[in-house]
Amino acid sequence: MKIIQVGASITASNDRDADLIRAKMKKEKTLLVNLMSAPGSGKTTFLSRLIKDMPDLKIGVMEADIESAVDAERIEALGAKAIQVHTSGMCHMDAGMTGTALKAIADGEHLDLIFLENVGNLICPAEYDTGAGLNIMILSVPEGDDKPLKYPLMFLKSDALIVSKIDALPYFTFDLDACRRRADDLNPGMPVFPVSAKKGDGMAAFEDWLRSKLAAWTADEGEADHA
Ligand SMILES: Nc1nc2c(ncn2[C@@H]2O[C@H](COP(=O)(O)OP(=O)(O)OP(=O)(O)O)[C@@H](O)[C@H]2O)c(=O)[nH]1
Ligand SMILES: [Mg+2]
Repeated sequence: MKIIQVGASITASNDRDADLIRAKMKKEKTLLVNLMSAPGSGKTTFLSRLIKDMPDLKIGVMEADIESAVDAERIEALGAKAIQVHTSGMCHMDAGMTGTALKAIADGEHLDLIFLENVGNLICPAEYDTGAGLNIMILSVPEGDDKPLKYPLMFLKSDALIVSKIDALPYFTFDLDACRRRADDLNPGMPVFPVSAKKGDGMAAFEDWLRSKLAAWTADEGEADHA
């Protein structure tokens, strides 16, 4: 298991570094997906299900945490390429840190998708552009449907919202329609995918959407503009 240590980026412009990463990934036809959520919302479980469901795609995962390698070990056990990134106590990944991690996961083999499982936290990860081509947020049912009201930035910055652990809906007061409405007020038109990574419900709809995004990302210039 490769474990790397990254520290806060010292370059002046995070946004410029992020744009450079996006351009490089686009050229290499690899879609970098930044996965953001609170701790324990089900990121690693969701990624594990995706890896099992999409064996035709080459998938790499960069697990960012303050400590431990348990998440990267879970992914590696599935046969996917995984590295563990330790953030030197930082509660988010920035573009410089992501660039270092991308160098560590690269070994010459082409990957279709690289997921960055960002540090579990609903605040800081939304403040830094990592250079990802897609930003996806997970909100789990036990966290409550009021989170778009309390943590608007992450909902604003995301290209899709996954509502996870829907198998737990009978046990919690979570109004899916209210959650959709609140997310849509912040980010009109953002797709919302209710899923249970544990049972598999809703995964196919998300996987179809992800494949369409991957096709658009890897299409030749011009074609992609219309995808
Ligand atoms: N009921 C239910 N539990 C789930 C589901 N997905 C994940 N869990 C549980 O939620 C807990 C946390 O799951 P993880 O996948 O480790 O969550 P995470 O977001 O990766 O956690 P951190 O990396 O620590 O932030 C575990 O006990 C999982 O079994 C789901 O779809 N349904
Ligand atoms: Mg995890």
